[in-house]
Amino acid sequence: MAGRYKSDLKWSDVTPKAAFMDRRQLMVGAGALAMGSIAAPALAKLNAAPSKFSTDATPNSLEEITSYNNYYEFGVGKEDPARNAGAMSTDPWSVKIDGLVDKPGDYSFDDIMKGVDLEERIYRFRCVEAWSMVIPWVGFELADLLNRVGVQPGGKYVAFETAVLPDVMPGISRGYLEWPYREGLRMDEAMNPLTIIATGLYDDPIPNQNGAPLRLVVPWKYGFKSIKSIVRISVMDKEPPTSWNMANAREYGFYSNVNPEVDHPRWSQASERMVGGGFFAKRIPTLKFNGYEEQVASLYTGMDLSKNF
Ligand SMILES: Nc1nc2c(c(=O)[nH]1)N[C@H]1C(S)=C(S)[C@@H](COP(=O)(O)O)O[C@H]1N2
Ligand SMILES: [Mo]
Repeated sequence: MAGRYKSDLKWSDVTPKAAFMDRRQLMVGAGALAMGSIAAPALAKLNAAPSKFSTDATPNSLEEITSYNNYYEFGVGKEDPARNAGAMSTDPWSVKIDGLVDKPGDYSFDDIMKGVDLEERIYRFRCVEAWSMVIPWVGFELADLLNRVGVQPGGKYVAFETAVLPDVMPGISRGYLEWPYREGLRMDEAMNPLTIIATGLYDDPIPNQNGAPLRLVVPWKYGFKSIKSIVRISVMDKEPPTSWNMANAREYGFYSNVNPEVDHPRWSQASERMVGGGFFAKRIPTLKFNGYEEQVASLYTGMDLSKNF
């Protein structure tokens, strides 16, 4: 877990903040200094601040987090995203923000990153397929971005879409899902401080297979809600259609909160396999709201979670 150990010399110590917020300059700087400079290894680091929302569980290794993925645009095998996603170019990148917002527009990745506070969020991550990891994301609260663009009073839901790049995404020409991959949240879920846009992993920019350059992370919901490589964010007055719900509404609800008491029609959700550990991989009990009950249970007061699954 080399990525865990941060150099004493921080990028922010040797460069003005404006420059270290700029990803392109950051890469150029890292490249230029690679020849013989002792500072080079520190330069790619995002220097994210720790967060009170992080779990103290031990994170999975970078190798595990970046080689066992779901990203159907790049293929349905767990190793396909790592094999194929490198061909995607994420610079330049822009996100269309539209719908019921005060400042709609096409925002470049750099625009979005300007002024955000990057935090390390070490979150538990639970896939609906009943495996789990612990992942040290770097990102910012989605609420920060929504507040910057101004949610109008009628805005009740937030919809997200992933890029569709048939030239580099072999899954697009196959009918795995209806593209673009779509996800959505209710406004209070979107505004919850646990909900982040992740732009990094282990204090480095997030790898393509994990959803570069920016992806959603909603740690109390099944992993498929955490949509990757976002190109559109729309504030809406109605619940938006979402990919897995469109594909099979009986198996995948809009809410998809992690819930050991509500089984998937084809398997139990009472426990999960921790990725890593090989032959000795442990199964552990699944926690309601993936262990984030204290922070989010109140969002669902009065709802029947077996009906609103
Ligand atoms: N665009 C897009 N986003 C996606 C997916 C996908 O296939 N396409 N898979 C989802 C699923 S099922 C999971 S479990 C997580 C996996 O995230 P990870 O590969 O970074 O662990 O991404 C989610 N986001
Ligand atoms: Mo998943």
